[in-house]
Amino acid sequence: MADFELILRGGTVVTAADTFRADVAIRHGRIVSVGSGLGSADRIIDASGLLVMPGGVDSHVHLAQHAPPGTPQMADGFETGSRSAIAGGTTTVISFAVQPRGASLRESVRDYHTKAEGQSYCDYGFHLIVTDPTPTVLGQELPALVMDGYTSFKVFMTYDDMVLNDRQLLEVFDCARGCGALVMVHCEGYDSIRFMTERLERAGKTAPYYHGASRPQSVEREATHRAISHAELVDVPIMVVHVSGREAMEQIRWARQKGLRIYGETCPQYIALTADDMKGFNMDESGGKYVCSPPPRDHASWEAIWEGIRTGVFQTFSSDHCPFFYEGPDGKQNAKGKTSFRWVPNGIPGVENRMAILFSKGVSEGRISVNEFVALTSTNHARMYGLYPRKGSIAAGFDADIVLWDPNRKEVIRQERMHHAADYTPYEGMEVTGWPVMTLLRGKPVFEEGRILGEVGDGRFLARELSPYATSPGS
Ligand code: DUC
Ligand code: ZN
Ligand code: ZN
Repeated sequence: MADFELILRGGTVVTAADTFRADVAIRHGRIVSVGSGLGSADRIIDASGLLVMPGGVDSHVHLAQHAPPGTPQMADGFETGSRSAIAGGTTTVISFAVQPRGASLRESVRDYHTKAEGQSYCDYGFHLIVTDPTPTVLGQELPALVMDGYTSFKVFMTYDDMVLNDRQLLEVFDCARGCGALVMVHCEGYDSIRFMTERLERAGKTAPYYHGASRPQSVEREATHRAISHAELVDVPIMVVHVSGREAMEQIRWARQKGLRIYGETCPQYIALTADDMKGFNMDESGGKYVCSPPPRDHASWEAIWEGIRTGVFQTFSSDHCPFFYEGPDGKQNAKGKTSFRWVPNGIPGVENRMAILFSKGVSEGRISVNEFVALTSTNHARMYGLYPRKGSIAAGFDADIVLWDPNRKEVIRQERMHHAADYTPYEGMEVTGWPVMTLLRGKPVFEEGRILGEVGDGRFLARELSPYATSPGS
């Protein structure tokens, strides 16, 4: 009988800390040994010339998210979204369970489990989106759900059906402080956006391009500062998600220099797309394909995001995969969406391209090290959201979630190669250097050379520990 089920032989292992030549031995879905001369295995995979990195953990992905009746439904459920994840080298996604206003959060979580169970190609967890922080939700449901492994919340400072006022934000932050949960905050100011939207519409400026104008960086900066101030008041760490440019980045940096535990996340669209992608000024010119919030900015903002990545302002690089169709009744181009940018569904697909975009623009173009790449796409997500030391590294004891990566391979991102359900990719035609060759989920090859080998249902739900980044000193 062989010593191991599988050995990955001859590759270069990369963790957030080190890069070294080693073989990786796997048994019962776990990494059991990393080194040389490890013994025999039922199967040997030749990894020579490839990087052996932890499978991506994408801590910001929207799948099968409930949309209010009469509004466009999301393109991906768990099956297609998780299939897209493994094709891009990601083995764990953390999606969102949304509490519709007036509903029980516990029941909402049950609904999302029904949507995900047996439907996922990769492992998954849930953040809780709190839209209605009633005394029952704050006093009973959230503390109990945290104990059950839903250890992070998301709150919104905009959107009619999600926005919390300042008092509600403070209450949710205080609840998180009490139960040790980490709060992700969508920082854009509701009133400013409404004011700008109405002004633009009155002037006849309704094309998708004006989506960006309706929520400029000052709107994001003001909300980021307000969220930070509320977190300071309550004395709780928060994660500012999907930061788009210098203004919000500098708020986070300023807060950290003051000693506050404010964390930051950014995404591919803020280093690869700009507001110009949302042109033309006509509804049919495909600008809607790039509508997401916060919106893509400009080239100077890309540089600001790189500055934030290099200097540690951002801990995580997530996709914010939030896919909508372009065509059809649920698409960006639906009849109402064509009347104003206000009604174009917000969000773009990206889970499949997140790692390739960061690798190409970051590692291949010399902006970050390959170890920083691993930290930004896997290790830091696992640490931040209570999955470490199960996910996020290559070492004995970790789940054998691994991506074999060709650092020299040149590819072009094309919709026809994507595994998501959306009918377009906003990264169409982008040339990248560095590409996933094989993805393993708990030791099982689930993707190889463009082919899905895994089965729907391979993915398991992950109950998560408390984030070590969330607990307040002295609590
Ligand atoms: N916020 C997200 O996190 N994702 C998509 C849309 C949004 O506003
Ligand atoms: Zn958001
Ligand atoms: Zn999102």
